Amino acid sequence: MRKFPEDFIWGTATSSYQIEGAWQDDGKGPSIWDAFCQIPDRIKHGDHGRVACDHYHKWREDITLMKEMGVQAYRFSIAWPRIQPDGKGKANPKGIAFYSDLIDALLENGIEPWVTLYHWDLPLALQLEEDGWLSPSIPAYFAEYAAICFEHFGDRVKNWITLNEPWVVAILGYGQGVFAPGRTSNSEPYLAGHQLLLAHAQAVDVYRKQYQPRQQGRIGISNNCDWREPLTDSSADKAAAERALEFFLAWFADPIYKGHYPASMVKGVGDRLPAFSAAERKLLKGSSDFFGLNHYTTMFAADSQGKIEKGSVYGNGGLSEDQDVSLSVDPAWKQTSMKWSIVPWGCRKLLEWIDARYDRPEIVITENGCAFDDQLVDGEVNDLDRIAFYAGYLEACHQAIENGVKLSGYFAWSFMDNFEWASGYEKRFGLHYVNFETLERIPKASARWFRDMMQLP
Ligand code: PNW
Repeated sequence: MRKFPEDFIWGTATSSYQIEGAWQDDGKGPSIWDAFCQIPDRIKHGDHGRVACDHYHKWREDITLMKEMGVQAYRFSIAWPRIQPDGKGKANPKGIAFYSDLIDALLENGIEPWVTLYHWDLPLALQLEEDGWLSPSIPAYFAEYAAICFEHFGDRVKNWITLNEPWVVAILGYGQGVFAPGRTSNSEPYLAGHQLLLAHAQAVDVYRKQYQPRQQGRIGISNNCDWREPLTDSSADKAAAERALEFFLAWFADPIYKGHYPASMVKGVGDRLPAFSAAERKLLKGSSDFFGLNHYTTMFAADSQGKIEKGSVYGNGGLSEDQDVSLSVDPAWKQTSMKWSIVPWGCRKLLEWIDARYDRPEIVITENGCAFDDQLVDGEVNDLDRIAFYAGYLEACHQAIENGVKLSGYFAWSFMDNFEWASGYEKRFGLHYVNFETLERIPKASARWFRDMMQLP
């Protein structure tokens, strides 16, 4: 493994609904994921996050494990319904106390908290009473909730992430309906995406005006994107790959870095794509202090020549019919248990694409990792495939840095096995094994590898 810059940030990541459990403790309100998990057949094996890793009670042990692993930073999310049980009004003191104690303990152990304000667990009341992310009223509620977090935690938290993966919320939550709130539509994803962008912009505005000057932290957003490689050298396939990246990442990053949606989306989506007012554009443009990127895989892209069936809402990267892109993989690529192909060079190419398109922003990989069918054998998980995955992707990151990309940090997804959304507990992304019967955590071989790799001079 090559040498990374001295000040490179090494971390690991989780999210509230996936690990906390304690779904009704200490005044927490229900979230859309609590409700979605109760609908038959939405989640594999009928799994749910009511207990999950019970991190709400075992967080001290988890911090000890992080310290043993040697990470300098920990990215976690705050459950909005712990702070505001119905998504509005004054804060729940017990919710505040939980995160406040967690932040203190992290800092005492020399671990820098990176806090995501929204990782998909919307207060259920906002879904039922306000229509969730489709409602123009949601951005203001989000900004009020964000302000509570800045107020209570911003003296100690210096790295904020407003939203995790608005693409997933829009496409999987409102297009394909496989994630909460489970809606299927070919227009709602664009409306939800629009409100998500405005929510991000309003929260950043509150932070910049009221908190950043004295708290001196940074704020950004984490967008997810796979790499899209042209299937052939034809100009049509090259254009298709570019379009696929625009429908995936530029959908959210262009408004934030350029103040408008990409032209290909304006053309392909037509009047289903909402427009920003001049004031909204201004609020959005420049609203991220760093470029948070969650990256998992790569696919080939080819021009579909109008052959994608109208009304089909499947396909990883957006609404297929709107992009007019056919996706495929190379059967020679090895895959993880999510059936996501392992293609480290795709990570390097994506970093270079972001570097060029957004004028050399500071990039932080806020998630990268893989699920495998990890088995505990004689008290150990010898996850060599995961080690190979991390070695490959980190090598690609290193090459990108050598090629001039301003990549400043890397967070492994995930610290421990957890509730993998619609896949339930079957998919294991963790550096630590979790026995979901006993809730015991056991470091995998990859956790030890990660520690040694980070400590290389
Ligand atoms: C991300 N896709 O989700 C999330 O931020 C994590 O909570 C999650 O556990 C992790 O990646 C692994 O899945 C994604 O279909 C879910 O392209 C689905 C997709 C991408 C990211």
